[in-house]
Amino acid sequence: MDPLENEAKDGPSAQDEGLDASMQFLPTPDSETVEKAKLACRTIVAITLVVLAAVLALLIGLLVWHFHLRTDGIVKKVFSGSMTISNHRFTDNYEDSNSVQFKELASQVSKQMKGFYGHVPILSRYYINSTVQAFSEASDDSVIAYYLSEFSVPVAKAPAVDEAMSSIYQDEGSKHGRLSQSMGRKPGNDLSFKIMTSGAVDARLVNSSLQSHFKYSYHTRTGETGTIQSPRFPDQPYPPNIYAEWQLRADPAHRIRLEFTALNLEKNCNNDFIRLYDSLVPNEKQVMVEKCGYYTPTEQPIYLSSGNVMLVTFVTNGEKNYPGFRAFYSQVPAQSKDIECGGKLTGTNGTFSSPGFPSYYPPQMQCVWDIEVPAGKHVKVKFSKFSLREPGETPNHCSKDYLEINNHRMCGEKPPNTVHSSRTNQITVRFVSDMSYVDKGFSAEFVAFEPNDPCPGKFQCDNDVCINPQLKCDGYDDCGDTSDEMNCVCSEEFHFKCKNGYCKPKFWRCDRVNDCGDKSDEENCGPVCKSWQVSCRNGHCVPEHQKCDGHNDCGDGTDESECPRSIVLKCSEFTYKCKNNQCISKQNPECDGEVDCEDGSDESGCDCGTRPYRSSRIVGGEASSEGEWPWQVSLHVKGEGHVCGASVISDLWLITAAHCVQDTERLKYSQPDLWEAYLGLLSQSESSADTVQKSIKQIISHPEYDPRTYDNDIALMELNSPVTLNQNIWPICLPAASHEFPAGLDVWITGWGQTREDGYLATVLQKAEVRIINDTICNQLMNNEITPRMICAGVLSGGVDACQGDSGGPMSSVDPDSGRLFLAGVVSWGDGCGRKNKPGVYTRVTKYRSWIREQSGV
Ligand SMILES: *[C@@H]1O[C@H](CO)[C@@H](O)[C@H](O)[C@H]1NC(C)=O
Ligand SMILES: *[C@@H]1O[C@H](CO)[C@@H](O)[C@H](O)[C@H]1NC(C)=O
Ligand SMILES: *[C@@H]1O[C@H](CO)[C@@H](O)[C@H](O)[C@H]1NC(C)=O
Ligand SMILES: *[C@@H]1O[C@H](CO)[C@@H](O)[C@H](O)[C@H]1NC(C)=O
Ligand SMILES: [Ca+2]
Repeated sequence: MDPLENEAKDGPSAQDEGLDASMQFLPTPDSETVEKAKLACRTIVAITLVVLAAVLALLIGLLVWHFHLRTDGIVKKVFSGSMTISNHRFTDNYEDSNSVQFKELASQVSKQMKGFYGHVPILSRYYINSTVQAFSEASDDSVIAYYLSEFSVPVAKAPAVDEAMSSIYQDEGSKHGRLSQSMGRKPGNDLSFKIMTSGAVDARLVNSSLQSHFKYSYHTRTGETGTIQSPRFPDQPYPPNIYAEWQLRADPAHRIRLEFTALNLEKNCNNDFIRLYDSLVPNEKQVMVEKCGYYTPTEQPIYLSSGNVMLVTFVTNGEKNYPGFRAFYSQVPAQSKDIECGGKLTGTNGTFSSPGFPSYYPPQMQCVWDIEVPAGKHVKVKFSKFSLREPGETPNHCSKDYLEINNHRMCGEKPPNTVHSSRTNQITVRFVSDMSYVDKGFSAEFVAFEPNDPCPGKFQCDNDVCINPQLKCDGYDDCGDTSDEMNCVCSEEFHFKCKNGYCKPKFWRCDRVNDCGDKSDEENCGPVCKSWQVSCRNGHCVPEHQKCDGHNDCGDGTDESECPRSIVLKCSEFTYKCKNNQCISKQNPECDGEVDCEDGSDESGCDCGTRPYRSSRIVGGEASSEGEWPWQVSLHVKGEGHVCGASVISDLWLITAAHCVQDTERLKYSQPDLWEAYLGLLSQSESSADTVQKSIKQIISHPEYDPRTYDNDIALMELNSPVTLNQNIWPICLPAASHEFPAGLDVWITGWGQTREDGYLATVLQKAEVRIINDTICNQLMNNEITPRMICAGVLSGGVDACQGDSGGPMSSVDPDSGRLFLAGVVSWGDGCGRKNKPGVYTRVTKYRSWIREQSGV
């Protein structure tokens, strides 16, 4: 309280009252001077002094006045809070804001709040009013009131008001004691209340540019499911500049369960967003989550409240309106089987998970599991999923939501298969979630093991993870702590022996990525420039300071290729050629969002390579999600099913591999009417409403395709009619001839598998991250069979042994700056399945840019 009172006494008066004081000061000395001059003989000096003082005072007054005006912008500050009113019993009328009962109690609460803030000078000065937003029923059938308190504050005072607000609510226990006492002395006061929590309302929710306000209030009952959705959903985009809120209530001893079934907003959460609150007012201390962007049907989240209320808010700005959202709400018993947590677990194995899993866990949970396995055994706990992230929380702090095992706290996100073990037959696991922000939680299993054989039949990593013995010494870190790659004998055929003893796949040599950890895989890779030099693509070295100086020092433009400004150069294989035939130095300038060519041609035809509506992140795991690879096509041979992959490059044209469309003795694969193309397909076993099936009008195989060497393994397919592009069917960008996909770059391959060779077929579209291999190295490993029209890549992670690449399918490269995807390659031969020892070989699409344009016009 002390700093507040000081603030109230000195702070405001120095400025607010200072103005009045100095204005009044002026006439007084003036008249006094006149009188005193009459009475006695004072020196002119004295008068001058006084006049000077007066002028000075006037100046100061003016200055203060000026300063005051300039800083006197007024801001509206809104705080939200809730309180329990213990001496009132809840009745249904309190849920109807038009009822007499609601209005009476609301007006009492407003009075209480006025008195409450009246005790703090800085708050009472700027206080406007408090408005009750809702009442709900507490578990002991008393009433909970939710209110918004509004203040009108000069900008300069806003921080002091924030501070005063947070300090009066800080120590809830002692404050409510003091409060009710002081309230109790007031005559006519008959509310016995306890403030539960209060916090600022996010400024975006009370922005004055929000023109339309929508408010809904629903009470759900057991067995009922209600729907909430954004205005105009699904027929039209949501309206601009709106604030909408839905107050959801359940019966006492129940929780609200909110399940999104559609969620498609603008990507930028500062513009359009949904927020969920574990309250009936938008209290920042009880925000559960903020959502924006696009979520595929497989990613739709489910949330659970801690009590029997939840508030959904939705805000939009003036631009870019998307389809919106729809969600189902219902009530579930607070203590149902799904949400139950903690307890005693016995036996030799078992599973447990965060409350509500796989829904998001509710706020304010505390669970303790006591696990005990048969005497003589030890126990370990393995997490298959673990995501306890909270904004602003660092993984080694863990003060908000966390899991405690063996007195070790964990939060954040952990990779699957994380293991914790105990050297006894017992282990205790504790899970805590705080008031705000929830996440997906965890799923775990416990297993008893023989103390002397923790991983029967498997290899035990130092971090207690057990892995398949074949994964030991395969050049990949399968344990997660590299313990499976220690003390290995490298395979002559596949491995490079690092100086530090690790074995690494040979194809990672000379790609500028330090795989060994001691850089020994990057030694003896040909001439290197000094550390103070830039290495040019043509092998020259130039001093670093010549980079981006507007001068072509390398001779091939390398030193000017990654600069804010492009220079015009003599055309070469390293320069980008604009439509006006000028060649520019910038590397990969096409569709990067900046006009680099004088004629703007580098930014034309750029409706490609984005994933409409969705954030550019690629989701982890091996199965793809809907809309993740909208250019992926499945080519079926009528009567045989999926045979090859392809990529959409326009609404009429696909790219695939020439070897997919070569006649065999059995079938004439070059005939268009043999084929059917499936666009917008995710699972081979079920086409969705977004899947489009197309016939093929013509197939153009590259005329120089060589079936013996797989050189020029590329073909175009024309659809018999244009396809409607949408978020599930979208073209990938074609790279310019000069586009660089350097060794060491991580790219993605996708597909359902190579059915033509071994009959394996994945149902859901698979993906794998692969890395571009140095051409020279790849050629060495592949017996000199690599032509300049091929590009090699190797799989990045161990453990994967499925066939993720489809012949003819895309190798997609994410441009780091624009986030757009470019077609770097077409799956051709070698290990398109993305297995660990052999490189996969892909058709280098940059070599065919002009051929594609000539044949298809794309
Ligand atoms: C509180 O003040 C706002 C703005 O001055 C006004 O719109 C609102 O009606 C007032 N509410 C009550 C309950 O007086
Ligand atoms: C209110 O919204 C407008 C338009 O969206 C924005 O420019 C302004 O910064 C916002 N004001 C606040 C205080 O957030
Ligand atoms: C798990 O426990 C059940 C009995 O509760 C047993 O039948 C099963 O074999 C155990 N599984 C493992 C992997 O130990
Ligand atoms: C590829 O490796 C060779 C040596 O094997 C080296 O000369 C060349 O610079 C490497 N290329 C790249 C792009 O690193
Ligand atoms: Ca550009």
